[in-house]
Amino acid sequence: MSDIFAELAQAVEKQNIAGAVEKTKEALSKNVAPLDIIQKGLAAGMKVVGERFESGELFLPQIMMSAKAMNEAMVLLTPELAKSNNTASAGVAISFVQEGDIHDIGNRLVSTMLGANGFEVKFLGVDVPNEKVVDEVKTAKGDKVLLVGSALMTTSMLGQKDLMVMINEEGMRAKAKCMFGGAPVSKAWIDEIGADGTAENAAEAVNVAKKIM
Ligand code: HCB
Repeated sequence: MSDIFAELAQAVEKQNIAGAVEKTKEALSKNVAPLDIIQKGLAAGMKVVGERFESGELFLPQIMMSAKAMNEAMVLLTPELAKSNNTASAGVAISFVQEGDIHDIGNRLVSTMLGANGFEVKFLGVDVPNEKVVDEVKTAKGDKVLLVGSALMTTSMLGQKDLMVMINEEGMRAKAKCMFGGAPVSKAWIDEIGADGTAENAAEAVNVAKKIM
């Protein structure tokens, strides 16, 4: 089984779009769990890509192709993840990528998983200003709403701190349950800004979301 995960990771690492799709189909036909395909295969490959980019071994066009490989595979996997749909309502989630940031692969994955686990997810997209998030909390139905914010850059992550200030100033802290994530987000950062939780991956995000709601 570990072979298929290594092959999936390698397809992403080598910017092999057709290969990522083909290996995903192969894994699904062998009944490998869709979340394992992502976490043990595709996302593991993306982690290596990030490290190679950081060390100057890879350049932006190559990252873009790796991201395309992962996204094409996600087209096959998203409906599979959604199949486990749990109809018990877990609440409303507002999902977004912080202003200035267009990295949406992880946020989409977390959103899909939350949707499959009973959350009614409103996905606001990428590069979302805090004002828009605050407006969404104001108009969201119910007395509690889950914010699912992602930031993949140390710069955009700072917007999460501003968002917490705005939510407090608007007197909406009791309504807005704040779960933030992305590569630079740590537990220490969550404590510093006074948010409710973070998670390293989509499966953990579901558990954290249920806990804080
Ligand atoms: Co991009 N990029 N990038 N990038 N990129 C990063 C993020 C760097 C860390 C790479 C590096 O230098 N090592 C770096 C940021 C450095 C920093 O600020 N510290 C970086 C940079 C610098 C840039 C540009 C500025 C490059 C440039 O133009 N010179 C530019 C930024 C553009 C912008 O946003 N304004 C850029 C562009 C790109 C793309 C377009 C080529 C592509 C994004 C495609 C897309 O998302 N549609 C891209 C990619 C793919 C990456 C890396 C390689 C992978 C990110 C990824 O998709 N990971 C990334 C390296 C890295 O992250 N280490 C690199 C896979 C997913 C599944 O993981 O961490 O996003 P995830 O999500 C997880 C997890 O964090 C958690 O669960 C998810 C699922 O398991 N989670 C949450 C996420 N959100 C959560 C929310 C919650 O509430 C709870 C859990």
